[in-house]
Amino acid sequence: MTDTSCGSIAIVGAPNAGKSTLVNALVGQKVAIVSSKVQTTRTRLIGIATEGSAQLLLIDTPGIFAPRRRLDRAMVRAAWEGAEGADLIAFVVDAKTGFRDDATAILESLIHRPEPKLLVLNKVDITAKTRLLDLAAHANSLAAFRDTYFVSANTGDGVAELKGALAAAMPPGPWHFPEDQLTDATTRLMAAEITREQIYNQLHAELPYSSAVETEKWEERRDGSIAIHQQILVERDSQRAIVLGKSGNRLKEIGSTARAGISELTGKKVHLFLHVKVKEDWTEDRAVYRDSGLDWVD
Ligand SMILES: Nc1nc2c(ncn2[C@@H]2O[C@H](COP(=O)(O)OP(=O)(O)OP(=O)(O)O)[C@@H](O)[C@H]2O)c(=O)[nH]1
Ligand SMILES: [Mg+2]
Repeated sequence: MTDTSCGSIAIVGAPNAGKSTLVNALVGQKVAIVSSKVQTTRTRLIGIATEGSAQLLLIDTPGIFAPRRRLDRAMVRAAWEGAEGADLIAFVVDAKTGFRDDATAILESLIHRPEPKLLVLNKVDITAKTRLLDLAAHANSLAAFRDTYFVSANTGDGVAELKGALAAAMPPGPWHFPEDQLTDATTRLMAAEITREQIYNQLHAELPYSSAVETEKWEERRDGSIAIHQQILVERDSQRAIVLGKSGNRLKEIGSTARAGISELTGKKVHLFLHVKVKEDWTEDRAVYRDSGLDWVD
């Protein structure tokens, strides 16, 4: 194709702002996991969208917050690295919660960043109009946003307009990915993410934050099905018991929902084997960082 354009858009914001939901809405298919809990996304993932002759590389990033653990620091670093050198930064704000600590701190950091910026006020479906206008005025008085968009990543309201604007802002150049590719993530990583999404959806309190999912074995069988062995890492014995649930029922439920999701992702019949392993210090294990696409931070 001639006259194509292609560029990167870093989607940054506080935890739970709806960044991953927005990336999925822009791509038109689910590539990133979503949950009602904060800190769902742990590393950068590119969602690839096309609009006319433009290819949009949407960099979904972990929410930016005041980090404490090594894992948190690695996540926040991954988010800011995603923004570095992007053609555009889209700052996504949960309009319902507005500028609380995390969003305010990000807004302040954005003031000095050289990349062009857009303000995206998300969750308009649950926010009053007057509040939206107040938030837009507040943010624009502090940082130089090229434009402000009001969207609902959930209902799709305003998403087409935002997508058109993103496409128009992309620099001319060849596409970076084949036209049918939707993400840079490997199928293996996406499968592990689907299981992690169920941990976020089905387990509560500290458990999601104390766990990780690793792929142990991935075997394509002759009958066209795939046998996948994944390991759920937790930090303590008591957490292992919670993941298993009574008579192993919780783990079964996580497994059956994840299996359906992975089957949909791969278009194949999937046999999913989940093992729960206690590894007290997995958040201090370099291999886990590498497998989940995070850099080790000292
Ligand atoms: N009502 C409403 N809810 C939304 C909207 N967009 C996202 N959500 C919800 O907000 C929650 C967080 O969404 P995510 O997409 O996981 O948010 P995120 O910014 O990627 O979060 P982290 O990865 O944890 O930083 C989920 O429960 C979504 O369903 C929206 O437009 N309207
Ligand atoms: Mg996310």
